[in-house]
Amino acid sequence: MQEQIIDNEKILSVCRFFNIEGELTETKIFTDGHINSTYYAEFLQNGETKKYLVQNINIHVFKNQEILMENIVSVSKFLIEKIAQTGGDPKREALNFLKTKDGKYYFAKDDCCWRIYDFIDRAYTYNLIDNKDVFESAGRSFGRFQCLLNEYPSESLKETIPDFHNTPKRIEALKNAAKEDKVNRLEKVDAELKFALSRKDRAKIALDLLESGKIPLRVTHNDTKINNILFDEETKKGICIIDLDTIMPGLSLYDFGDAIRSGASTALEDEKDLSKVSVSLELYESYTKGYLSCCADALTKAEVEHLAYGAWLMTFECGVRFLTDYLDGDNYFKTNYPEHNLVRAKNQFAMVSDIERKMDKMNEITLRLYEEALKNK
Ligand code: ADP
Ligand code: GN1
Ligand code: MG
Repeated sequence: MQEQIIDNEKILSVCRFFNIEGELTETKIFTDGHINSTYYAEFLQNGETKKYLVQNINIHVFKNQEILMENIVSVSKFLIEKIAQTGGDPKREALNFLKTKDGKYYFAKDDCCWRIYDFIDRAYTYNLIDNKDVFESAGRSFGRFQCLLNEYPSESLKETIPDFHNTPKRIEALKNAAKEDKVNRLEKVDAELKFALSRKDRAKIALDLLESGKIPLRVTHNDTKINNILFDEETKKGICIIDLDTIMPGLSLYDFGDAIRSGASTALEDEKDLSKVSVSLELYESYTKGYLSCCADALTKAEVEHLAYGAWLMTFECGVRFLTDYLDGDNYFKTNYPEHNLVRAKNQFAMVSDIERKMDKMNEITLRLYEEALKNK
C-alpha cells in the first residue's frame, strides 16, 4: 500500500450509500492492480473499528456492471457455503459483499461504479515470490478453488469480457493496433511484433484442444495472478482468492498458466533488465506440486499434459496484450510512465523464450508430480 492523495469525501459518500455508519478514521490506496481503483477505509462505529475494501470498478473494461456483480456475488455466495460446510472460515476465505441502501451490490454514479466488501485483515499479497513453500501454498489455494468451482453451475455465468483468453483474437487485435498505429509507436516495436506473429500457430493449440473435445470447458478464475491471493499473516498460507471479475467458463490451462506466469518468474512483470527474467523450475515444481495435490484427480490426462503449455500461452498472451495496449496509446492497463506497457511486453516475451527453452523439463516435472499426486490420493 502506498500513501497517495485520496478523495476522502468521495469515499465517505460512497460508504454512506452502502449503509456504513460511524466516523471515517483512515483511508489508503492499493496500487497493485492494473484495472480497478481500490481503497481501504476504516471506520469507528460505537467504539469498534470496522474495515472495508472500497473499489471503483473500471467501467471501460467491465462494460456491463450488472452482470459482473451478478456473477461474482453469486460465485462468492456459493464459495461461502462450501467453505462453511468444509469447516473453513468464510469470513476470511471468501469475499463478503455489502449491499447498498437500495438493495444492490454496486452503486453507479457520475460515470463511476463502486462496490464494497469486508476487508480481510491480517493478510498480505505478493508481487514477486522467492520462496518455494509460499508458492506451493498458492498452488494448493488455486487447486482447491478450482475444485470448489467444479460444482458451480457454469450455465448461470455470463461472459464479463468476451473472448478474454482467446489468444488468436488477441493476436488479431495486435495486428489491428499495428495497422492503425494510432500514437506512432510502431517503429519501436519491430522485434516484439515479429516475435508475437511468428508464434501464432502455437497460440491456437488450447482452443483447438477444446474444439476437438480433448480438454473440457470449466468454470475458471481467468486472472490467477499471484497478487490475487491473500496470504494469512499468522499461518503464512494462502487463504482467499480475490479479484473474481473474470470468473467465466474457461480452461484449467489458463488458471494454471497465469499463476506460473506471474509467480514462477524470477523478476517482476515490469523488470527492465531482461537478464533477470526467467522461469524458475524450482518454483514451477513447487506450485505444480501444491496444485496437483488438490486437483490431480479432477483433471483429464490431456489437461495435465498441457499445463506447461498453459504457462507458455498465458505469458505469451499477456505480452501480446501489453504490446497491443502500447500501440493503442495505453488505454487498458494502468501505466506509470510512457514506455511501461512496452517494458512489460518485452519482459513477458523474455519469459516466453525461457519457457520455450525449458518446456521439456516443465513437462517432465508435471507428469512426475501428477503420478505422485494420484498415488497419494
Ligand atoms: P484489481 O482488479 O485492480 O487487481 P483487486 O480486486 O485485485 O483489484 O484488488 C487490488 C488489491 O486490493 C489486491 O491485490 C489486494 O492487495 C487488495 N484487496 C482486494 N480485496 C481485498 C480484501 N477483501 N481484503 C483485503 N485486501 C484486499
Ligand atoms: C490485469 O487486475 P489485475 O491487475 O489482477 C488483467 C489480467 C492480466 C494482468 C497482468 C481484467 O490483472 O488479465 O493478466 O493485469 N486483468 C484484466 O498483470 O484484464
Ligand atoms: Mg488484482
